[in-house]
Amino acid sequence: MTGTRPWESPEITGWRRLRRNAVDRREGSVPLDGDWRFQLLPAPDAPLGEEWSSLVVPGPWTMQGTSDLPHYTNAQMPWPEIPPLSPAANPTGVHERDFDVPADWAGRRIVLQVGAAESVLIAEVNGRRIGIGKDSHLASEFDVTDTVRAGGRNTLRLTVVKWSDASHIEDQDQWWHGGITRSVLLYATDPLHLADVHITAGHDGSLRVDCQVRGPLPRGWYITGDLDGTALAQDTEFDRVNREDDRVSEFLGEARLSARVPDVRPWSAETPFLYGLTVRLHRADGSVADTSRHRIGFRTVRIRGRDLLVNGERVFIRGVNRHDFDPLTGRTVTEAQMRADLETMKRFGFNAVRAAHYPNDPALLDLADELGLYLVDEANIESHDHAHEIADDPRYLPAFLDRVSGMVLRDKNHPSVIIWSLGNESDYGANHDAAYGWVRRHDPTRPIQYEGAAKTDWFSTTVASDIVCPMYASMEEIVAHATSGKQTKPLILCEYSHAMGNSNGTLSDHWEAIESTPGLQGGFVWEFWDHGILQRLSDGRPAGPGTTDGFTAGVAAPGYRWAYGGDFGDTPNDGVYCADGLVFPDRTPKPAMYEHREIAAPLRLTYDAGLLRVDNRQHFRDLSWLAGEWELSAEAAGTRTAPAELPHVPPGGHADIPFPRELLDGLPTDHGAVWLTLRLSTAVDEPWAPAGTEVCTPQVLVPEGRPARGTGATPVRRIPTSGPGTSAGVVLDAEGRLVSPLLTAPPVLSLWRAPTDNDLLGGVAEHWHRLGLDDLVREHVSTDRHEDRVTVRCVYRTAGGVVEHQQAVSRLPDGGLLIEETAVLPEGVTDVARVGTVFETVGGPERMEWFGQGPWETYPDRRAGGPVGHHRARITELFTPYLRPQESGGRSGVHALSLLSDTGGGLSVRLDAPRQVSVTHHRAADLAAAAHHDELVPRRGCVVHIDAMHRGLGTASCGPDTLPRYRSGPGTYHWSWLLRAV
Ligand code: IPT
Repeated sequence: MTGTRPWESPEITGWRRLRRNAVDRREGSVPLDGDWRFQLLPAPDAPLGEEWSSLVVPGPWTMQGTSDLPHYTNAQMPWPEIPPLSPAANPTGVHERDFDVPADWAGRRIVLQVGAAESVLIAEVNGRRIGIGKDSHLASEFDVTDTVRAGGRNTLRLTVVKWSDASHIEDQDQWWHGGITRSVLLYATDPLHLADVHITAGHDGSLRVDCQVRGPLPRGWYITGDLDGTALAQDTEFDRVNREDDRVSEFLGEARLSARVPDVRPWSAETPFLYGLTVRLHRADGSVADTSRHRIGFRTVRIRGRDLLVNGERVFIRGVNRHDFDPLTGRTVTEAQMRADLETMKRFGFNAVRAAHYPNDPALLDLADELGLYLVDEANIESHDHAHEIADDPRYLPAFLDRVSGMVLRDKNHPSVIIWSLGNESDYGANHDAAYGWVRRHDPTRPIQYEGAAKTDWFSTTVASDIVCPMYASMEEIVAHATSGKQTKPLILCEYSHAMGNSNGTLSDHWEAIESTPGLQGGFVWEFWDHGILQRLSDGRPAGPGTTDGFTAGVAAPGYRWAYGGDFGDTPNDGVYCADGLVFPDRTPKPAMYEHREIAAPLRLTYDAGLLRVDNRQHFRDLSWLAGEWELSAEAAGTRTAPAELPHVPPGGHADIPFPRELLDGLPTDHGAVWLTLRLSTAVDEPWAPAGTEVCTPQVLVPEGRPARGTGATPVRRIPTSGPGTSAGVVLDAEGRLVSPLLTAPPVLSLWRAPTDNDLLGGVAEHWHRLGLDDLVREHVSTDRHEDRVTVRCVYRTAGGVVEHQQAVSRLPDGGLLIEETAVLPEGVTDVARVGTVFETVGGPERMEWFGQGPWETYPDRRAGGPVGHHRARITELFTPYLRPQESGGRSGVHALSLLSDTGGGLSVRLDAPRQVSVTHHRAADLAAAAHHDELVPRRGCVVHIDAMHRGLGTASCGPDTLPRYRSGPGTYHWSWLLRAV
């Protein structure tokens, strides 16, 4: 090793590092986490200084007040050096601590385990170099038996070099950090110990356990196993070799145990049944030399034709991509945090996680086994910026093999892992083929996927991917593939529905296509986390571990902000592209989570010809874990509830159930349409949620008591017009704008919204800007007063032609105002953000009550998760604080709303048809001008938008834009609304 620079040698994947295996050594180990001595050097070969500071291990130094700060890039590398080179300025952290080795470990084999370090780890004990490790997301283990003093004091030094040849294959879309990010520990074993245990357990109850001891077993030593106390059989067939007096176990140190478990309860994401398996290595006298404990699940994964089967069933993959992330600690996450992540996913209907883009902490796999989530386990390989050259570069071949095999060797016994992934965004080359070959032989029980291999030819049967797993393919493309008659493999999107800012439009359209098209099986939303790092405004530093006053409910507290690329002076950077998750940096769910929850509902409710039908959409479970309550809502008649009895419905089955007529009793005969919701919650404690947790709220529309399906739009209704002789009293200013004591800014036409990330990156925001929609100038044309109404005409000149707008205002006998509007968009004004009215109220209203979709934010192409009903919220809660301020706070299908002050009084608006509405304290222009929330100054009054048309959200920041049916442009729009003081 002397003379080499391991940080610029891709051929070196480790030195004296032990082989990865599936024997869990956490129990009985000595933890070495805590405060360590620390020095940050400017380069790996810079001399050590005199001064030590202290640092918490595990935890990257980039989050702990050092001069080296987080840096965000997506595909591009943060520096120009080409593979395998790294920059001369290369922050290097020297971590040091003393530790004691228990005296009774004398004579045992002692191993140091470093959970993860990025990107090159150099370990020394008592001044002697003991090993080198690479792969920032797998543990490195070193045998230190001959280096440590048992019963005495020892010194451990871990030097971590930040940039290396390995950085070029760790070019994932996330913050760059440096340091030790997972726990460090020490454990001891018998010199002769279990080197590995490989478990294969099928849903038919078959169990095979292959055990390895490093080296031959001494005569008389043997291996036993039990499953929850029942002994496993020694596989004598396996143990017989030619020479009668030799057994395989003695010869190779290998043994095979097996069993057939009667009436086994198979493991699945819906039914995560686990069994306890213990393997023991015995000395000749029967005493136990080593033990390996496992929580195992019996399940089978297989591909049949173009279907991926779990336990023989074609399951839908409702997945999400997850990175290791925390706004205070960067990449270091505790088991409790991982549990909270997975519980949140389960509560919102996800059944699968792609470990994007590297193996997670072993604790996450245990949790996925326990809570029930299918995992795509992904190797830590992404060479994005130099993908093409690295994929075939033989210097990187050892790293590909080491990373892929290390993951498989470590994780092979987890039932949750149903698919291996060779990595992400690394083109396709010989290095992938080699890694695929290694996995295929080592674990024939699971499919292997790699997006890059399947990318160019979805029909190929020879490339290194058993699944076609595209990213961001359009619905048309995937449906066309599945209906081509030539599909050869399952199609599961490895990334889709990019959750950047106000996004995830058309998610329900995607799922309608997936569920109705054989050959399509689901996908993984990109992604779970918004990677906003909590930043102190006073000094621009990461707030860091232990900050307790930094945020509430998704919002950074005063004095802080959520930082994204560039906010730490990091250049080059990819800005806010790291904020593309379904949860805020503090794990508060964004509204899109409720959309997903409803799409993934275990039960579907439909109404037809007076009959209600429930479909059990689960693959393995009946409905007995759910408790239901009926809720009936009508605009004029409030909300009524009644307990719901759920029928017994087997997985995949359906049943008709009686309409809860009692909820209609006493309703006025002209009650109009009613919405019937089945609120479902957990009836019993689930591993991921206590009893009583809401699971979904399927809803049907019952129009005027006549049969109907779905929650589609209701017919446009006429707002009662004014009686004769009411025109007097409508006050307009010289420009024909409505003057009212309730309003500080009169109602005018709006065709624009503060661009969402999708609008900006997809290009439509630029289109609006070119048309001039972001800066409309109103030109008053005429005002006509007729008996009962005043009609104002005006025009707006845009680069696409003249937009005409007419408002007719009438005063009703009760003092209310009816505003009837018409807008005509010329041919050149295409694909607008909205067509509607905007006005501002006087200060005062603090809360809104509305009848329409809610309570969460909904948009025309993302409104499956907002049941129609009577909702209420504080105005400040209506606004969703997407990291970069943008259009937010909308509510779809609103029939009527009241803006009320806490002391009483306010105004109400009734609409001619269910409309898209938003009420916030922010003008669109204010939102568009701000880069972070701390720059926004809320207005005192409410900014109210009522839209006859509002463009869908789509996902164009990465992937398809919204569908044509959620866009609109030239033509005539009519809408009207009734404004009253209350
Ligand atoms: C794709 C990446 O795999 C993922 O890590 C993330 O960057 C995502 O896009 C966008 O946020 S790669 C992209 C070039 C399609």
